[in-house]
Amino acid sequence: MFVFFSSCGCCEEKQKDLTYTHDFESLQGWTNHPYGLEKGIAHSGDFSCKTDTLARYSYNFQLDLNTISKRPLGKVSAILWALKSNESATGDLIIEITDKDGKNLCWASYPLTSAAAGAHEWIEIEGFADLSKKGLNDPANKINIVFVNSGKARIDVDDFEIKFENL
Ligand SMILES: [Ca+2]
Repeated sequence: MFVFFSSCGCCEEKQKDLTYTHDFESLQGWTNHPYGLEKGIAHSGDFSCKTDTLARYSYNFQLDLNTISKRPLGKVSAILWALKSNESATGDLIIEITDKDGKNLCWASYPLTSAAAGAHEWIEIEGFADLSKKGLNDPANKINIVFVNSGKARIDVDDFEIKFENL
């Protein structure tokens, strides 16, 4: 979702808020892959995204960096909320950058830790990537952000918030 706001100078170019959020509340009826859309278990509203051994990947965020901003990007941070179905559940928030040909340039994983959180408790996971180094912020590059369930137990995820910052 884009939010526009005016900058303080009357002649300056308007700046775009580089934040993308998803709460899974408006997907019903709009996706050909409804398996992961779960009603009745949610961090917000009524819906979340279910991951398990049949569908390990959540709905993902994927865009060309050029689409996100015409100015060079410096950083991306991502937050999501996850609910483990039991203590043994494992999974990771993944931030991946690829070039225009699909070659992997950056792959960072942020695990769903068990620290201070048992089953049936929503846990916040946060990850980030420095896009200012090694040409990661080339406008032709693509970013992919997704939650991957790596275990045998179900994990529901909700309320993705992805923020980009310009250099
Ligand atoms: Ca929700």
